[in-house]
Amino acid sequence: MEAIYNPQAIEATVQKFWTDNNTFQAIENPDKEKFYCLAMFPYPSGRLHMGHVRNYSLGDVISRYQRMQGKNVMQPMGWDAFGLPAENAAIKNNTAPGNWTYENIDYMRNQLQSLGFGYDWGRELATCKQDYYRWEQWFFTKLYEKGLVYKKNATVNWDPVDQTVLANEQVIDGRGWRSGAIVERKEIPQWFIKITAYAEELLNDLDQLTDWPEQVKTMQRNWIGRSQGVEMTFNVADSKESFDIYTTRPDTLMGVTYVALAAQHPLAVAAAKDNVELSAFIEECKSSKTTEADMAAMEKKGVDTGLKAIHPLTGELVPVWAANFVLMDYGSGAVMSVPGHDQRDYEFALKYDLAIKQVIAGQESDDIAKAAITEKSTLINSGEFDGLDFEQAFKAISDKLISEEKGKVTTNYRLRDWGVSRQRYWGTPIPMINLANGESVPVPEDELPVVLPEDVVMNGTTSPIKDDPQWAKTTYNGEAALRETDTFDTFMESSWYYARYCSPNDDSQMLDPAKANYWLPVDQYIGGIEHAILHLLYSRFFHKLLRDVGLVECDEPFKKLLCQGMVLADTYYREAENGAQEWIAPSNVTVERDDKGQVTSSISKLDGQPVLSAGMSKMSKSKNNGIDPQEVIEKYGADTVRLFIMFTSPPEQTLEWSDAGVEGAHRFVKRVYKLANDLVESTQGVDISDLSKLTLNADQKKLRRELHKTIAKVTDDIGRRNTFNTAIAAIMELMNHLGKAKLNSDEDKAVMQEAVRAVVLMLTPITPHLCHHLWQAVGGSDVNVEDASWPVVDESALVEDEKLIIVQVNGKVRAKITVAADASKEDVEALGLNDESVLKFTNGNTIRKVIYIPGKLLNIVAN
Ligand code: ANZ
Repeated sequence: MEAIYNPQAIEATVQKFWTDNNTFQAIENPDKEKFYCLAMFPYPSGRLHMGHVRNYSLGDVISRYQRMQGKNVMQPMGWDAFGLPAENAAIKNNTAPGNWTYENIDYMRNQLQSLGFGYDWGRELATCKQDYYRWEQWFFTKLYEKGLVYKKNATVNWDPVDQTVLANEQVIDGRGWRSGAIVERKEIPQWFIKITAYAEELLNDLDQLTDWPEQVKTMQRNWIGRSQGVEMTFNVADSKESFDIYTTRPDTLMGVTYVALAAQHPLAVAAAKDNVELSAFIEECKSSKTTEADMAAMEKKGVDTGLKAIHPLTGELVPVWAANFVLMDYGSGAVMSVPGHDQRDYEFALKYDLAIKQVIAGQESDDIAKAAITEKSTLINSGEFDGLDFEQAFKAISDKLISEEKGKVTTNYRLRDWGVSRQRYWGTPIPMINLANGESVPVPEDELPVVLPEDVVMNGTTSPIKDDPQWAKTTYNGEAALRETDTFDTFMESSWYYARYCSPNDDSQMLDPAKANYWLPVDQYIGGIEHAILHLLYSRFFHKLLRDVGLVECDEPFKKLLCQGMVLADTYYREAENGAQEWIAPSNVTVERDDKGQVTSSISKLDGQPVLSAGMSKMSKSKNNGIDPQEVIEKYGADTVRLFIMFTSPPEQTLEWSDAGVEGAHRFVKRVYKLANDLVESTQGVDISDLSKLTLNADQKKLRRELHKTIAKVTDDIGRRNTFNTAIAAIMELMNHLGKAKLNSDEDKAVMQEAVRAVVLMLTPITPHLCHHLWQAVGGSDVNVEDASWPVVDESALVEDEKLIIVQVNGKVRAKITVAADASKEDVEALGLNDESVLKFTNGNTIRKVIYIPGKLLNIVAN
């Protein structure tokens, strides 16, 4: 062994060993318990950032740990390779999105390899390759056949100058990012997948996910948003027209003083024909934002349609308004307005001078003159329903509406169908054909895949496949037809990649059911909380679709979910003349700190002038505070980076980057190396292989006890609690004991060897290169450390055979005596009373009383 730790040399050699030996190839083996560990695959943006490093380190530690527990582990890696950034980068760098993407993949694959992650690279996939997306196209046509796909008009951002659809991120302050033109909203036909058909199951099955963070499940529940309510019909006075409304508060029905329609509601549109004000309002609503959050924030506005509606129970006439806060695609696009009990309706009523009627009692502190009374309580001013509580009123009023055939009880979901059409180029072509007669049909199976050309020139505005008049041309049943030129939302590809990893190279089917059913569900999924809703919901949905076409058996894709926290770093800035903050990279700042780690001075390395510190924030381009993993790996080696990341905080919490912390991690790695090296030198030619033949002294026994206590703790921390930081802290503490232990006798060496081997095994998931390198040197078994078994706790080593007893005389500690762990009360008393230091205080006095608290304390009362 080299005396000096050289991470670069060790890591390169060990990585080559893993590659040459296919160490992480995963093969189905029905006799072995499987463990499928997956960290969310990256978008090939160009370089890994620290968030990736954290995500993938967590996955690798868990994978390697499970393997040492004897599981058949699969850990794959691939690329979420379609998406808008590639188009922008291609325009900027004068290349094609495909070229840019593939170059990035090559670079980032190298980075991942340099971090020593144990991936089965034979399973690597890139979603932009046709051998991947062809199956997505195939699957979409199956869903079409099952009636789960449909086309309808939906609004997009339209740039009138560039004559193109813009993605939301291309709209900056309401203007097109390239043309600067004011963006319009335009309705165009788009494809939807009926996720709402699975809303109920997606909601209910959350209960199965016992190993998911509660927070994520709550977010999904809210997103799906199931509500129980009543749908009822209002007739329009002096007309044959009627419309439905949806309410979750039928108990407030007697408090309705007006109704509100969405601006696009057919009745509003019809009424606008001879109402200039109304038609202007409808136009205005077309260009305003429609997300729920935007709606909640914007000013509530409306126009009287002039229509009157007939209250379904009282027959009273109430005015019908068009209002900008009513969503066309929720419920039925119309609401019964109860200003007395809904704050939005209340404000609207005040603004337009509409009646407010109280029908719910509320509490004493409530004042209808000040605000709506929104809590549920007893009904008043409601005729026959007076005195009922919410549940009773819900039942009585809905029963009455049902019996008069004016309404029904319904369940509503906030979840909308998934619009999957994008007007971008760099994505999976939607496998549909638009016929001359206006119908659309799926591309026949034998014509799949619809290949996206990669050798393209980007003009900066439209998609190359939309620009090329030839690309879309096709025939269907002998007739000329045009292919769909839209591509899929890239969430489509990330919704099933976890399943494709089970048979990534199968070119005859989307999934090999036998393999998929062996590996799935994913046992451990790891990723950022930003994916809590969409990605995880779409994947859960796709999994159920895959199940329902017979490709997988289980109901859910991810058994256990871990959401890692963000990586933060110090931020430094200067104020520019215009008051804007100019962010300065931490690597360009020389920082001095006090004992407590507080920054006392920060000076720019570029001009020697001071800069301001703005504390820690998420590593990001906008704050210019990203730390490039590559630089740190090159300086300290991958093992140090991995150790620092795993040690610094528990996985769900934020991780504060600190150069001092990295230095500390590096020193620790070096200490492990040195300890192993010392051991190797001192044990040359000595046979200490059988510990049981040796008789250990108290110190050696104590060290073994520390060792086995540590093994127990580390096993629990990594395996059950996922608190890698406390596991590492325990190993560090053990290392302190080992650093002080003697290495003289054979017994010393034997105990040390056992301990060092265990340390190497326990650190293998975290610092795998170092441990691979040390394992054979410290006399590890003949398998490589990746396949060695996790150390087992020797229960007998935990048993203390001696105990330290505190001896007090008249309440003051006078001695500490060591007794056999099973010593009797009499023996301990005799030892205590005859101890020299105790005798000094009892001599000449009468022993009045002796109290013994077994294993702990002997209290002597003497005077
Ligand atoms: C009368 C009422 C009185 C309401 C009251 C609430 C409180 P959730 O729970 O989210 O399903 N609503 C119905 N359709 C709407 C639409 N298209 N756009 C905007 N709002 C709509 O919400 C259901 C409630 O949202 C319904 O109950 C309705 O207002 C409103 F004291 O009806 B409620």
